[in-house]
Parts: sequence; structure tokens; C-alpha cells
Amino acid sequence: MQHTLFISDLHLCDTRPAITAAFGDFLSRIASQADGLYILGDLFEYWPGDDYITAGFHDSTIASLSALTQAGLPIFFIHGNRDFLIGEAFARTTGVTLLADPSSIMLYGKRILISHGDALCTDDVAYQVFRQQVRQPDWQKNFLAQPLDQRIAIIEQLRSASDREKSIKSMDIMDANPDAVRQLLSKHHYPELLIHGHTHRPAMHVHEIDGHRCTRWVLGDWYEQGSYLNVSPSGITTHLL
Ligand code: LP5
Ligand code: MN
Repeated sequence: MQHTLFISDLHLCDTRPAITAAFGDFLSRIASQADGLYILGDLFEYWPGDDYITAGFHDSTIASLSALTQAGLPIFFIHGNRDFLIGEAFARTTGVTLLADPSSIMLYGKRILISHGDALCTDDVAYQVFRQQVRQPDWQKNFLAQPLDQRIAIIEQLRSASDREKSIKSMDIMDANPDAVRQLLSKHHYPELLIHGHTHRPAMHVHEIDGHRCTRWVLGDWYEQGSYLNVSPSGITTHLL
């Protein structure tokens, strides 16, 4: 049967090998049967630049992605706030296609908008200022010019700063802002579905905007348990691994 899968927020890292194993298993057993796989960001806990490919921490993931794309499965990737430095070298090595955030796709007659989702958290002003800065090509060029171990050390500091800040931000601030959702949907001409991750609050929300009905699916993270969304001509279902 025709179907396409969506995942996000796996946060793969060498200190949680069980998640990497679960992802490998998901790719070979489940994703391999689909028409395509969309990874909507934060596949990795962090990505300091494409020279990380050869650092050895993600060899099995890179090999599994390559095997699947070589076998003919289309895999698409949208950057998350953790792995926005994934670049063309990663795409070439794995065969994954990088897509802009947001991107509009057609599947089984449905128009679907896909995004990581961090840009929707507009109440988190400190984060949006930070995001704007690190998404600039000049900033990225300077950052990537530093040696890999130095970049990783900076990211570790940033992770601590981010965790400290998150502990004092309210849950509301860190969720998608309803007006930002409305604006995004109207700008993209009211797609039937919006799929995103980032907030780690899996849910289905129905939005009625300017007489249009749009369903927003929020994907879950893989910290405790893997999960995915299945879109087929007969409907949408969520699955836990
Ligand atoms: O990821 P998550 O869900 O835990 O938190 C995000 C926001 N935090 C971030 C930061 C990342 O977690 C850190 C890892 C990114 C690796 C990127 C690679 C290269 C970049 C290198 C940059 C130097 O995205 C968090 C949001 C939360 O989502 C919910 O939406 O709230 O945002 C923050 O906490 C950011 C702060 O509010 C503002 C930034 C503070 C910057 C302080 C500078 C620290 C000095 C770093 C060393 C020079
Ligand atoms: Mn995220």
C-alpha cells in the first residue's frame, strides 16, 4: 500500500546508542517499505559541520541512510535547530535531499506544508534573535572556519546556556504561537496539512483559518521511544516503535 513516513527530533548521539540502534532498525524494517521518508530536523543532537561525517560518531546512521537511498528510497531532510549545519557534503554522502524550511509538498492529492517548527515559536524572543544570527551565511562561514574540536566545545557551552535558559522559560513561550501558525498557513495558501516537530509535544491540532480547515500534526521526539507519522491515501496515523 502507498504510504510516506515523517519523523523528527531523534537527537542521535553517541551517549544514547539505543536510539541510534532503534533508528537503524526503523530504517531497515519500516522506512524501507514506504514511498519516501521525511526527516523534519534534529536528527542529530548537534551537527558542528560536515567534517563531522568522518569523526566516526555517526558511521552506522550514515551507512544506513546511504544504503536506503541507494536502494531507491527517497529521503528528504529539513534542518532542525540542532543540525542546521548539515550541508551538501552530508547530502552527497547519504543520498538525502535537503529541503528548505518550510517546504510545500504534494502527497496522494494532499497539499502538505512541512517544517522543523522552531520558527513558529515566536514568543521565545531570545531564541529567535539567536536563530536569526546563526542562520546567516557569513556567521556560518566564520563558525565553520574554526577547528572541529573548538566548534564542538562552543556547542557544549551553548547547550549548557540553552538548558539554563529553558529551565526558566515558561512552557507557553516554548510552544508554537497560534498567530505564527495562522500566518504561515495563510502565506502558503492554506495547505490541508502542516507537519512539524521541535516542541516535543506530539498532537493533532485543527485550525480553521479564513474559512479553510488545516490539520497540524506535531511529531514526537525519540528520547524515550521512537515514533513516526504515516501518511497514506486513506489517512494519517501515528505509530510508536
Ligand atoms: O534544542 P532545544 O530544544 O534544547 O532548545 C532549543 C533552543 N536552543 C537551541 C540551542 C541548541 O540546543 C544548542 C545546540 C545547537 C548546535 C548547533 C550547531 C552550531 C551552532 C553553534 C552556535 C555557537 O537551539 C532554545 C529554545 C528551545 O529550543 C525551545 O524552542 O528555547 O533556545 C535557547 O535556549 C537559546 C537562548 O534563549 C538564547 C541563546 C543564548 C546564547 C548564549 C550564548 C552562549 C555562548 C556560547 C559559546 C560562545
Ligand atoms: Mn528542535
